[in-house]
Amino acid sequence: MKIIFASSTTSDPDSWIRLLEEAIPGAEIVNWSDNSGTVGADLAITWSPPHDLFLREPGIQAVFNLGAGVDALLKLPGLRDNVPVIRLEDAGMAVQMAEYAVYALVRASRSFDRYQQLQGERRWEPQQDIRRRNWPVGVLGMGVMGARVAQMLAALEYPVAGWSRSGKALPDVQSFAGSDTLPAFLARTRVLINTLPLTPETRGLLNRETLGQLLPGAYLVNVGRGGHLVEDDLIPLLDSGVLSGATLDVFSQEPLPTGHPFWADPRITITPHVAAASLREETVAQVAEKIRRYRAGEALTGIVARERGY
Ligand code: NDP
Ligand code: OXD
Repeated sequence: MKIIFASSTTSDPDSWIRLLEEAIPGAEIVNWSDNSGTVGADLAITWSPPHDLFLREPGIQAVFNLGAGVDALLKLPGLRDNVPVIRLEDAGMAVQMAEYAVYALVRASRSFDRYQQLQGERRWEPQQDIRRRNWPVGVLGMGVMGARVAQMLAALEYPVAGWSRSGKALPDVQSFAGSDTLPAFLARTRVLINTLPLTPETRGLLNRETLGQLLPGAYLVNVGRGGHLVEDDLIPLLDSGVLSGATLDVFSQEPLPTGHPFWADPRITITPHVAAASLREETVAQVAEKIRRYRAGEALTGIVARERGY
């Protein structure tokens, strides 16, 4: 089987390929790029591959994605409906996601931004003590990422609820299932953390109308995808006081253009799509095992349901 490694953003593809070859017995992996022509690939290992990958390699039988989100991959032209797409599951990302959520939440709930500002002015001014009941957290998406986030925040004794398509039972986490329950979920939430995959159903879900249903003093954390947020709605929501702030890791255009108004807004905290990075060792081991199972015809996890988009 001819395996290719196709990524237009990985800075050191050769070292990935070396590690993957070591982990997949007998594999010879081609570094596939814009200049490769057509090599007759059977399997592709991808992360942000060149746009014409599936047009130039129509024989690809399965795609192994080096990330959790497959929104960009599924949009590529020529990807046939019957080609299985297998995504990364966790690979060291969930704990980082939970850590990021803790950071964003406690900065807001414990007034750490305010203390930083006060330090600059040499002012010793204790802010109001935290009452956790005033900081109910709602996690959108209760998959690998969202469940870990919810569990971590529940362990810190914040009131936590999770919203997903099918519902998820976790200790100390209230479960909301399906679109009918979204208004009730939003109405009990002050800090909204988005870990959804970007699909036709979830695109634009964070907007003036939905965010307007959150509790007073609401705060938004978006670690899903930029396309979930109607970005033009954010600054008006902050100006009107509906939102008190936002921490954003993902944007509809990445890198975020230098002239974008989010950069200069002190109510918005920006990170460059780093909330959770797949760890190389875990990723290589997981992809190698998935490929082994695929070739052996064994059961696999992480297969994307193409009709749902995640
Ligand atoms: P999973 O597939 O494990 O989880 C997705 C969750 O979203 C599931 O709980 C699913 O519900 C829920 N969901 C999907 N569609 C809907 C819908 N229409 N209505 C309600 N719930 C829905 O994905 P992961 O947790 O592994 O990853 C989630 C996303 O996080 C990725 O797609 C990616 O976009 C983003 N991500 C961002 C990173 C970053 O660094 N910023 C790093 C890694 C991931 P159900 O359980 O019922 O199926
Ligand atoms: C992912 C990501 O989807 O890093 O894995 O965003």
